[in-house]
Amino acid sequence: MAEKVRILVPGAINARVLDALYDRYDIIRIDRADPALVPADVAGTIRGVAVSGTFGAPMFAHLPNLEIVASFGVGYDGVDVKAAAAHDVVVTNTPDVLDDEVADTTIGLLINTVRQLPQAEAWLRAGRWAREGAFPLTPLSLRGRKAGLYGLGRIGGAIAERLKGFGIEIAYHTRRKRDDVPYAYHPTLKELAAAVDILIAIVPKTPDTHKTVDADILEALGPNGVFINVGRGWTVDEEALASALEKGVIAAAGLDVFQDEPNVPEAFLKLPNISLLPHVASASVVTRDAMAGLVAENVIGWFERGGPVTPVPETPVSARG
Ligand code: NAP
Ligand code: 8YV
Repeated sequence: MAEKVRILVPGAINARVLDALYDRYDIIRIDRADPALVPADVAGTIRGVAVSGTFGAPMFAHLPNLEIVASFGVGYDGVDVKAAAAHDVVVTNTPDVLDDEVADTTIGLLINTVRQLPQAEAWLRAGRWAREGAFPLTPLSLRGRKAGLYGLGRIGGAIAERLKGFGIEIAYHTRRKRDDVPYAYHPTLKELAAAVDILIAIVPKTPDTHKTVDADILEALGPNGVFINVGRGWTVDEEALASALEKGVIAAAGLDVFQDEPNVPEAFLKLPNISLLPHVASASVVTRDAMAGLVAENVIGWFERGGPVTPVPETPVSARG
């Protein structure tokens, strides 16, 4: 019988990934993606990796026969794709299967932020409705607003579809104008921020998106403005955002993602006009199962079916498989 292909799984990963791979492959688990945890005699035997989180350049240098890194999540900023390309390793991610879940959560976060539903529920649970009367009217509403999407890819598009149902006018900023959508295009983020009063960031973490939502952009969004981030914390100048919320430069914010997760800036925790979620936009059993299934399908596709399902553009599939 042929020897099983050896797959390394650093750190925690959704159990469904392991369920799908255990029978077909020789799975080696380590605590994290650290070359010191893979002895040299084992390193040469590893041909695949399934990972949720970080997989850096030292790991690519340490595993000479690595062919594929199947990453859990559509954002693959934790994987050093430059190093992968340099070592002729294919990287895959999990696009499409989470679009609707993330878009649903974005709308929930937007409504929580504007209509203060978490605070209203806390009011009820604390017995304040019976004791003190109705929860105060919310100063903000979705009515009459215009939304700007910073990023109009798979998830941005799904968010826009939902916002249309709310009767909200939609505009967007991306590097390339799309000819297949009816929404107003703004060639700069600042122009978009100035044109709308809801700004939703759903762009990847790349060198170009670092702290692009800064004091200047928040100023342009204005005192009635609401900022929502479901992309990556990397995209926001968090100090500038906390200051803008405190000083009324913008009205409110809703965040699912942070620069240094799971650590959330103290300043955010103290602010009343911010709604905070612990990176849960895709976090339902059904959607995480679909993501896990796609991680496994990429590994199986590569080793058994002639190619991965969803390779990332930075590592086009070579003839190696
Ligand atoms: P996608 O389909 O690749 O869309 C990315 C969008 O961002 C595109 O419209 C792209 O347009 C735009 N973009 C990229 N770089 C840009 C830049 N420098 N300036 C302006 N626009 C830029 O990706 P997706 O599937 O929608 O996912 C987007 C991101 O959401 C992921 O990478 C991930 O970080 C995040 N995410 C978060 C969660 C969560 O749990 N909170 C869940 C899923 C995804 P152009 O290329 O034309 O610029
Ligand atoms: C996941 C995400 O929370 O897909 C992404 O890019 O941010 C989320 O869906 C994460 O990747 C894995 O925990």
